[in-house]
Amino acid sequence: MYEMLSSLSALCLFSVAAAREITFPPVFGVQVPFGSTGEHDIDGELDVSGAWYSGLMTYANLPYVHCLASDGENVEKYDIAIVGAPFDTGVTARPGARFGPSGIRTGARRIAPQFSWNMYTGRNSFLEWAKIVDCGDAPLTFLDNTVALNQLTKTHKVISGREANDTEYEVPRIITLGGDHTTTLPALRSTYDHFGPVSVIHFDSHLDTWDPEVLGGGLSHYAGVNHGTFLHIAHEEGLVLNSSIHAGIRAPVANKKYDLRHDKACGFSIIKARDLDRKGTQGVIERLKERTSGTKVYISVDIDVLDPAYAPATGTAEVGGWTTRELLTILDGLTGMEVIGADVVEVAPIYDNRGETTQLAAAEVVHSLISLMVETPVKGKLLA
Ligand SMILES: [Mn+2]
Repeated sequence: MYEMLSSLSALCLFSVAAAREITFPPVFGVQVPFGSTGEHDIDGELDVSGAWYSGLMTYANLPYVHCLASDGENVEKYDIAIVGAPFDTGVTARPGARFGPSGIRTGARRIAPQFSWNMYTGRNSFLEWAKIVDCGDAPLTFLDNTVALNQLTKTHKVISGREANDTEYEVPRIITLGGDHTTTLPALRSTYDHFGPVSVIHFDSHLDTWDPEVLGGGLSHYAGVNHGTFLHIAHEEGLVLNSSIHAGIRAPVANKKYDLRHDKACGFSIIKARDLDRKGTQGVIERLKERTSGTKVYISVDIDVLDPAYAPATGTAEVGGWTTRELLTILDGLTGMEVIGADVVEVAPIYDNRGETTQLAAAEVVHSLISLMVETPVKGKLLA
């Protein structure tokens, strides 16, 4: 490498002798200050304390904390926790979302806390009051859905049950990297303990309030708990307020009237995908704010809300969806909302393209969700 460099610089000096001098640094690439300590060692020593793309992969190069450590162990405090939910045995179409957490982290490799000043807001959510960490993935069995969802519920309870780093806002909030959409149910079971019932803003191409009798085939109770029925179950368990709303809906329903009536009974109203053409992003933002006004909010983003052109890597893709820019504009417009939890689900990296289109989109959606949480801190009930 050094040989190649010196011959290169010799070549440059020969061919453009009149040009300004180019001094090649002795080492490059691994030495960028961004993402490391940002300090140049005054003694000229190499700084290998950290850099982008080095170390084990966390979301946005955030610090890893063993949030699930057993009782008595000393766990670093945090305010916002990222946790992966590698679960995809509740799907009705293409599987693969169990690798969603690692896929979203892959998409977030380019994001670094020190290099994240937002072009639109002028803020850097990573460097404000909240300590944001990546807890890794929940340990979930792939052999029994009931057990796996209980494991995930417990994971949420442990992570949100620790005292936050900030002394005023004592309950840490969680952003889950799915996993199929069933993983939202354990999250809502846990947020209920700290914040009570909440409005769900549900970005999706599908309703996901299906009656388990309709979307479980009536096979068994077990079959009825899946990625298309979890919002019905959340409603049944009293976790969801009647001020909830879907956004980006366009997939067909199973029957002429029942599904839509049932959806309404579960507490949801609907913004259809094509409503955006008429209302614009600002109109959608206003509708979401109006619907959930005065309540605490959980934001769930099924990546299939995006058009498959922007997010091919998902199990139940539906054409005619929103663009990544439209979704990000809408999310970033939800400022002032008390977001008590959030997730990005149904990212199935196996169907992504070489440019990692879906994973990049999902990573940036998570970034927007973090920004909303930082922008509006929320007080919750700390459990004993
Ligand atoms: Mn969904």
